Amino acid sequence: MSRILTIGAAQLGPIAPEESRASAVNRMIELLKQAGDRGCNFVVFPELALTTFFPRYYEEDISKMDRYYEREMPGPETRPLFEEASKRGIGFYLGYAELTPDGHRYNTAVLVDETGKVTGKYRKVHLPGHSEYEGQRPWQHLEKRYFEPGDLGFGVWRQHGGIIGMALCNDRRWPETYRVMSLKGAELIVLGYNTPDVNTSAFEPNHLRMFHNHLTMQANAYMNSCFVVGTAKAGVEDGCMLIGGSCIAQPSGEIVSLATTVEDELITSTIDLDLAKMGKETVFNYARHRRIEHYGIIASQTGVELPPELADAAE
Ligand code: CDV
Repeated sequence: MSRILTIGAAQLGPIAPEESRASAVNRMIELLKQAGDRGCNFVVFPELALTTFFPRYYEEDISKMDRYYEREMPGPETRPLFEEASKRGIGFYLGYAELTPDGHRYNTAVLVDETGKVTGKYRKVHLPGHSEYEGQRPWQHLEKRYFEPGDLGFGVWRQHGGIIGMALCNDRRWPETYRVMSLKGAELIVLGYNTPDVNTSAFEPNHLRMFHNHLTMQANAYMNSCFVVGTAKAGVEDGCMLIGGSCIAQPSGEIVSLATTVEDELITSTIDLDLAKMGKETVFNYARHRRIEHYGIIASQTGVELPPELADAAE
């Protein structure tokens, strides 16, 4: 199977709170048509791509938010997207809110092959924000209220001639996300995001939001010798500005395609997955160079444990 793929990041502009699933799906179908015209094999949609970013709204009774969750994937309203993609032979990644039959809620993404079959599922591990209303914030970020931490780990799947891994938004800021997947051979890591242009818990100069967005994906593309595709939901959504900057980064860490708007926009790049080999066989040949005897606390400790104070150390 060819290892040369044309991939697309299908950025979405804002989705209003009252916008229907059908409307969001139609917008994605329009982007899929463009992707087909440009010869794409695989397209990456954003995190929570079917609705507004609802964790910005506080609701005492979580079940009152059920309208934002999908009980099946595909379901009646999302099936047209799967049908359009399979008609065009395009695989995709789609982020959505999942409500399981036994009542669990996850921030989820699925991987779909070129026949429209769901081949993989990922549930967001690193949930940012808070679980209770916090009045000092300009917008709430209640992911910890509306979702449980993902229980599936960081999987990878053989698809489209390569090894593909999935992540969601805040996961992209954590090196562990990429390293676990690259230890399973990931050559292409795909993720969607909803990132407000301000830090709602502390002051941070505005421009740093975009800088960190790209820094994390580019640095980890390089350090794990893989392609990274990050797709935004962007623009002013119910008064909250979400950054765009959807991009495709190659294993050198360079961005090879970058969105220029904060609207529905498809960016594409034709990539050769073999480019991921060079780093994996040289500087980042893990079998040869990793020193796991020194990495133990990464997997056994969460918070920081400081060294003894100087005065104590001198005793
Ligand atoms: N949806 C997200 O995970 N957003 C976070 C924000 C809260 C910082 C992000 O990492 O972009």
